[in-house]
Amino acid sequence: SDSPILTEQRDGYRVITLNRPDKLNAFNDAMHAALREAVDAAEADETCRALLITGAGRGFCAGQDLADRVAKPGEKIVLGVTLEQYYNPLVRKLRALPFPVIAAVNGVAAGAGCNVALACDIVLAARAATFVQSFARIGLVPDSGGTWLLPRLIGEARARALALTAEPISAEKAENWGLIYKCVDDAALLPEAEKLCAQFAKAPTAGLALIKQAFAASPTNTLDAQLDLERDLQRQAGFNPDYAEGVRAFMEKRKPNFIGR
Ligand code: T3D
Repeated sequence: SDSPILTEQRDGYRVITLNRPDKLNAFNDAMHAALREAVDAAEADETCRALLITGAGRGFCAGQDLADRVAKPGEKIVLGVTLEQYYNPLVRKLRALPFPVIAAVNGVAAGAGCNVALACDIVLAARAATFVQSFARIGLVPDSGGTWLLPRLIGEARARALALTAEPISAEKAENWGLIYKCVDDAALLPEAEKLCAQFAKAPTAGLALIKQAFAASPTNTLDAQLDLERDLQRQAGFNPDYAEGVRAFMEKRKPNFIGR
């Protein structure tokens, strides 16, 4: 298909594929708009309990399509508009979705393509994948949350060096550094990611959404405030029917049958 975003509906989850393989799935406006629509549709579908994002072809995503950024002589390109309109809402949405979002990074993830992947809850990468904060090469600043996420994931020393040098790092190093959850063999990437999604499709989803809320608040909270938040979220979790079912199933030594969202 020549649609820039492909969506597949599975049993309890959706797979979104970035689909401009000739351009390593770089974002143009059409892809931005289609991705937003696909993510919103997943959110609106109450049977959707996990989202898998991957890329078609040999790349995951090369960030902003630079063909749309070539200045004519004398022209001033005003950046920030696409961030405000697309990347920032996307990152906020991925963090706030009430179910887990898994990135299956199949190949190079560059620029905003890297940081959108890192904004997902769980990042799996093929051994062949690489991660590169390519912004500095063209005089830009890591965006889509990069300057916030990187130091938190891998520490200031590594974050600053990656941002300033634009050095690509392998999936294996990314795993060793704690940038991503796991590096797997190329052929195992999608099977592993789908297995995870299938597991989430049977999970107590409303509880997982509360876990995401707790992590979202943690970086700016004191321990004291976070303890209070955990108490409040736990109270809320306890009202979910899936909690009662989880306890019953445990006591009865059977598999739980969760409602989800
Ligand atoms: O609004 C705003 O603009 C601000 C927001 C910014 C967000 C950003 O993401 S800024 C950063 C933009 N991205 C980049 O700077 C990365 C550019 N790409 C690369 O550095 C390299 O392509 C890669 C390291 C990602 C991969 O290298 P390689 O050697 O594996 O592949 P390649 O040959 O460079 O790319 C293959 C094709 O994809 C090629 O097209 P062609 O020659 O076959 O017709 C290449 O031009 C195209 N491509 C790759 N990345 C982009 C792209 N075309 C347009 N935009 C791209 N970002």
